[in-house]
Amino acid sequence: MNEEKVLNNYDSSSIQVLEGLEAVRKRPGMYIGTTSAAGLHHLVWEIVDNAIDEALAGYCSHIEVTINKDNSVTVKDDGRGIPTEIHPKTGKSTVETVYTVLHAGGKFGGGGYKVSGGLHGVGASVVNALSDWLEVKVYRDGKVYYQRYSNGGHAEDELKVIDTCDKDRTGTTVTFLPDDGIFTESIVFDFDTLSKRLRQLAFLNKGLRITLYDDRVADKKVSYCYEGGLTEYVEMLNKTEKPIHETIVDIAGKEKDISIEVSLQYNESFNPRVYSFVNNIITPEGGTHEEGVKRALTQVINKYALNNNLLKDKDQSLSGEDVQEGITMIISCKHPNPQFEGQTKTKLGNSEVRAVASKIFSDGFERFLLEHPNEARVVVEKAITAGRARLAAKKARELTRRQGDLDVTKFFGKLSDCKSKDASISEIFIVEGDSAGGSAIKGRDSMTQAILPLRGKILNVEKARKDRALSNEEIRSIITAFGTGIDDDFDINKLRYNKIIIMTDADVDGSHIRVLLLTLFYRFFRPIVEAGHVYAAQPPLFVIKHGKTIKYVLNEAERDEYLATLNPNTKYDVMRMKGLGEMDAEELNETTMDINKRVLRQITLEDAMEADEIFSKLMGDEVGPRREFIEENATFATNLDY
Ligand code: 0R9
Repeated sequence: MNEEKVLNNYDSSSIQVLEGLEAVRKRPGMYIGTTSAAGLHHLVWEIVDNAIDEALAGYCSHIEVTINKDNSVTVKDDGRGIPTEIHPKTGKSTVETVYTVLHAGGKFGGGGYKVSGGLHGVGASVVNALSDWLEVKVYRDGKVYYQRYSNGGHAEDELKVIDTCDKDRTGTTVTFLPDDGIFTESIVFDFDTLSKRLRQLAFLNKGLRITLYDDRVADKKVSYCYEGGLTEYVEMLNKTEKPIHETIVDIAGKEKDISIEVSLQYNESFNPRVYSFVNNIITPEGGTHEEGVKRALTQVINKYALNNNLLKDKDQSLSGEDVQEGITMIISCKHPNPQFEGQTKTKLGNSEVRAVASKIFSDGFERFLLEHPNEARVVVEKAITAGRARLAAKKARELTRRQGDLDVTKFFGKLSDCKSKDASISEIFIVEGDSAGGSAIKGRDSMTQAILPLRGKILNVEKARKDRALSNEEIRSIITAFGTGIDDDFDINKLRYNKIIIMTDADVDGSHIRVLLLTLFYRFFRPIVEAGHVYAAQPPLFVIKHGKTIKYVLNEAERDEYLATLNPNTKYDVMRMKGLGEMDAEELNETTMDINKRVLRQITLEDAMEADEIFSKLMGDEVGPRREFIEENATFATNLDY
């Protein structure tokens, strides 16, 4: 088949019939990842992605999403409308083919139609298969076409013309109700989840308007359209920071069908925030697009600094870390055939992208620095200061290492280590306060469980440069206990514990300490978080006693669920649990530490971006956003449990 033809002109024969929809219903997880809330929302993304593709092709300017009263969802675009003619291979209309044949849509036939697409990117037929019913309307050639599917995606009738419309009116409208027999949690859509991702899609697709309505609530709607695209995204992210220059760097280019867009602005903070995307999907593990841009950033700043005598000689070269201090940067790559790799398949692997991204960014950034000498000066000066701090941090780190070796007695006075030296069965509890620490030491299994009590709050690494962080005693204890080292010395194979468990109270202070620790882990030990070693202990909130039975429950919902299972005549007592520090060793073991009874929540980087936003909102310099966040999140403690 002629590839060009497929790229430029939809060719019905590129649709391949691979499997039946029955396979999707049998093993939904294989197609949408999970049947929990994330999978439910994934259905919307699949349909929205198709509309975004039409926008990327240049035909659609407004996408509307509506959560209907019956919890069905409608997605509407004003593109060309899905083609309606009979498809030569299936003998059905193209619309029906798209909705009933798995992997239809061109992408899996080796064609190049689809550019956007979720991680699973399997399209409209999967949504149909997992819906109670689905209706599609196509406005094309002055006609309104309609078809409805039900009972696992079967067409009730063929595609029919049900009305006429204005010749200029074109587009596709899809409405579906998820099948409640498939989705395990609930089929209720969450407005905020949809709204957040739609806003992100609007940022990533300059000029595209995306509107979300919630018909379950009167007049509830949000509408996003960013003429500035990524520049406005950076501006929004930097609202919680103090930018050090006004003009936001904005670079875009296209080569070999690969398009690269980058926006960036530096702020006063010390931490980099770099978010990269491929075909509108976030790539938390980075990849070749990110590597190319970062490499060019380092080269261009070094070259500029040398040429302008800001750096005296090459020996003082600025590192990647130096030039990224305080940067907020969004990288968006659009690629017709992306290959993903890495642990969570979110790392771009295409090697040709590195050079393309590097070249496009280099050219654009060099020009920016030449045309904006004031901006160039503050940016380079910040990187030079960061370089000096890096050398100071190195000295502090060497000190930590020496102390780790020499001052063992002092350090191990704090850490009650476990007897086992086998990391695969060992765990460390980082405990809030000395008194909870004391109970934990008595209540633990000393063979496998180590306890590190924290006195007071640890330093906020979001606000401090590394050299200061490394002179903080609590942080030093943590680094020494983990055994991995940090920065260039970091080696995950030296991690002394398989599980790192944060044990704090379920109150505001507890969640503050948890966020401080997560910030530290996020900044200093990211691979440990990525590898799934970090957990939060979940002490129960209530204890229910009836007869001789004692039942601990985590929250109100579990309490109510349990009480509903009791015989109505049963007499019971419900008590709110005390804080960790007030529990005795036995209680603490029973409720929070015993591996057979406790509940742990694994901390992941799945939503690194949101976590990072929370970190800087709560930890950054600006008081406004922090107050706003706390006010918006009355259930503060639970909101930080991602
Ligand atoms: C509401 C959600 N929108 C969609 O699902 C949607 C799919 C789609 C589309 C085309 C246009 N708009 C769309 N909206 C389209 C049209 C044409 C060529 N390619 C794509 C054309 O008019 O020539 N399609 C997505 C897949 C297909 N169409 C196809 F496989 F049927 F071609």
